[in-house]
Amino acid sequence: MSTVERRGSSLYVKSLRLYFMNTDINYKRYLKLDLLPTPWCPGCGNGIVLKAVCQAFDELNLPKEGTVIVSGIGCAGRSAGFFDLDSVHTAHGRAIPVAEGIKYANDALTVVVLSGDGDLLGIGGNHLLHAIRRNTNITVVCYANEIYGMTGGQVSPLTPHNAKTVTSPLGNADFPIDVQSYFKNRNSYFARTTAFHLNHLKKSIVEALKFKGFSFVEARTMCIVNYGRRVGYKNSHEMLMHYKEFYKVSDDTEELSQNEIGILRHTAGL
Ligand SMILES: Cc1ncc(C[n+]2csc(CCOP(=O)(O)OP(=O)(O)O)c2C)c(N)n1
Ligand code: SF4
Ligand SMILES: [Mg+2]
Repeated sequence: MSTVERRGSSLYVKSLRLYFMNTDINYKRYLKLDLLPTPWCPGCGNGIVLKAVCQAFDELNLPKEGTVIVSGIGCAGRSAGFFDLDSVHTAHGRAIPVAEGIKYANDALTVVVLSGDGDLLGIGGNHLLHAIRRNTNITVVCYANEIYGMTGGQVSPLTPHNAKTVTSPLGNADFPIDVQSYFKNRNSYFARTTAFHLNHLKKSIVEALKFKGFSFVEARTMCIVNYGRRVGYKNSHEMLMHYKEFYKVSDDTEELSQNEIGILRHTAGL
């Protein structure tokens, strides 16, 4: 029996599909409902980010034939396949240059990258710097779960200092990247948001899509299985509550403190 048949045979899966098919929610038109459920672990935050992306598309009424999704490799990188749009699942770290190529070939397209923090900031970090420098008019949504989730929980460029992971059993000796700093002195858009702050998450993506230039949304989200449980969270609800307690919404458009979420628009050189 194939994976799809196996997944499709449970009562849970059938009711999930029935729910989506019979519920009047506009954003579902962007998804391949017959591929649900996703392979993500129970409690994973990826579905929240994916839903917010669909809601943002719907709010802007993006035409399906003019919108392209590009993903790299990783749990977040599985996102592209669930969209009923033209999509590319690229090699690890290469989502941004592929997206840039698509945009330069056909400027009329809305090109959106959905991928993980390891993919975009680690192996693909060099591409990110140059996409910001070129100010290519694409939108990147980073599923910022602070870990290499798919491969078992290795340190990522966003893993906090001292966090214990499978590759830092004594605590992470390094400090995470402050991604917003890449965007200073550039005509660019950067937002930090979380899977708890649903309206803020959707608004950050909507504004990113409207921005004429390079836009990046750092969406803090939960990997309970390969990160959260190892640093002391009992479940992903506790991780969500941490986002609620820790992050405050800021109106500052120049710089965010460590515990702030918000939208930055730098206009250097304009
Ligand atoms: C060139 C290359 N190096 C390494 C890997 C193994 N690999 C696959 S996914 C992954 C980590 C992905 O982490 P992230 O981008 O944060 O996504 P997440 O799984 O956390 O959503 C790695 C290292 C690969 N597939 N290709
Ligand atoms: S390993 Fe982590 S990021 Fe991957 S699906 Fe499971 S909870 Fe989500
Ligand atoms: Mg990750």
